[in-house]
Amino acid sequence: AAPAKPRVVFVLGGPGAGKGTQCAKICDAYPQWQHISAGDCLRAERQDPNSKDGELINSYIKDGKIVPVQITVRLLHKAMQKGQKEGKTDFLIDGFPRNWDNVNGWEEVIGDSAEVMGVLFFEASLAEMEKRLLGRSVTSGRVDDNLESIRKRFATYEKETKPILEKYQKEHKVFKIDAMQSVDFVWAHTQTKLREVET
Ligand code: UP5
Ligand code: MG
Repeated sequence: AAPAKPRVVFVLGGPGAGKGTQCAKICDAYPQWQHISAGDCLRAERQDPNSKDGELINSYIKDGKIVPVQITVRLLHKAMQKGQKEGKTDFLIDGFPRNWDNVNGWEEVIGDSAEVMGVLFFEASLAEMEKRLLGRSVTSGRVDDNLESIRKRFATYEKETKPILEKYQKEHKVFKIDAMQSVDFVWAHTQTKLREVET
């Protein structure tokens, strides 16, 4: 029999909502899941001296703009293929798709070869997210963890990513989690919602 299609859950939410934190907890608790952060993939590619896209990626990230999808989806595809070789079946694609370009690029490159089960949506206020990101900026070393970049990331989120959330909402694919609470509290809800996505 043909191997089962990889199963995908998209993980969305504003900058600093806690996507990465909760994805890490899911993977610790449930080993069939692999966490693939689109932002982490782009940051790794930026570090690769052989990549021709490094400079472009860096300037987009600093400006809080969304990198052209050909670059991002290639990295996601590569990470999924690597995971499948290691026996992973379920993928948390964190921070993607963020705009229509991303949605279309995923459709073209991955399309029917994976089953998108739903979207986990971590919801928090801009004030809370700003507080978290400024807190993290002390140690993160991220070029976009400064007030100017944070404000640009928020603007991109409001303008480009919210319409994508609405699209999935219309398809009844969004599983919303109140991300304003403590990490442990959010984790309890994340587990419940993940079970709902899976059924
Ligand atoms: N924290 C977490 N949960 C907490 C809680 N419940 N209570 C209190 N504190 C909490 O958390 C952020 C901080 O908050 C941490 O210090 C954490 O301890 C604390 P984290 O889990 O890292 O939040 P996350 O939502 O993952 O925040 P992140 O900054 O990663 O979100 P972004 O969406 O901004 O970043 P991402 O890496 O996805 O993208 C960065 C950039 O890459 C984008 O702006 C864009 O330029 C580019 N990009 C693309 O172009 N295309 C893509 O497809 C993806 C990214
Ligand atoms: Mg993250």
